[in-house]
Amino acid sequence: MKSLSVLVAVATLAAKASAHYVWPQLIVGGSNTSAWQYVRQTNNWQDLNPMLDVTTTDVRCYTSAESGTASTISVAAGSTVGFTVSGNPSNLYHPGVLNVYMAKAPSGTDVASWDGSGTVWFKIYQIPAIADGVTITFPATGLAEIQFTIPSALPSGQYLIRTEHIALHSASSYGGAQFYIACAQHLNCSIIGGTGTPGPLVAFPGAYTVRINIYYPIPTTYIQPGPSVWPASGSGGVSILWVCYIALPHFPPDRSSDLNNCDHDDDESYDDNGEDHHQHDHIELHRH
Ligand SMILES: [Cu+2]
Repeated sequence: MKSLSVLVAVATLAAKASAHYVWPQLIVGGSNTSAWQYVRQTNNWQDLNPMLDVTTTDVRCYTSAESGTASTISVAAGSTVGFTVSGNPSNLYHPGVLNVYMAKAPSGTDVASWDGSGTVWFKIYQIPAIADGVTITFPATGLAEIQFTIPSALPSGQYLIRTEHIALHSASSYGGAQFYIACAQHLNCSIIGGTGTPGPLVAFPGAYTVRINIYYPIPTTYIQPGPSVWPASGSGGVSILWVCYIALPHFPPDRSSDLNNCDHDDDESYDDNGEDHHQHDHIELHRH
């Protein structure tokens, strides 16, 4: 286990601790289905708290404390589906990035009783951060729902659809990124039937191995966690090792108490751009 020391800008955005959320409703044909009808009821369906440990099987669907099942709906490949956000408030309140994955249940296995194990997940949609070297923005922030297209090349079969919003406001601490996850069950009954080969495939847990960290100086690029989207719109490989080059340069000074659990370096540096709303710190990034 090697320790990789890097200069890291630790920052956080003001965020209400109570501002958590879940994904209870699948959107099909532009209409909301009932809460937890096609979406497996997640452990946090009442307290709305995030999942924090990417090393457990809860990083799949976050259902270990619930029945983990739901009704299965038929949706044609090429159609648009989505998830609603419910919470206080009912939108993706925290700054973060979004991914949507699918996984095909093994032949002969009913998706309703399948746990999503194995190297079976591929990404079909994402809303990454945008870093321009000066600032970083999170276009997913504030969305009350997401909608995306099930790839028309998707082969017929039974699938899980997994969405996650990875909130980064507390991610300066090791393992501090908050995962808001939900899985819906989907039976693809496309008449045409796609002939594509989804991939790259990843496993949960496993796809995310490095916790979020915030680098300094602010990077000019941002690497979205997980594999590239399928079907590929360009070249790209699997970034199994998740190192997010995130920087959140602006935050109120009274949020410095959030910078806990970090492996601090003594020689802190401060940006000269306004001491009252910039703060940089050094922490260590541990690479396993
Ligand atoms: Cu929250």
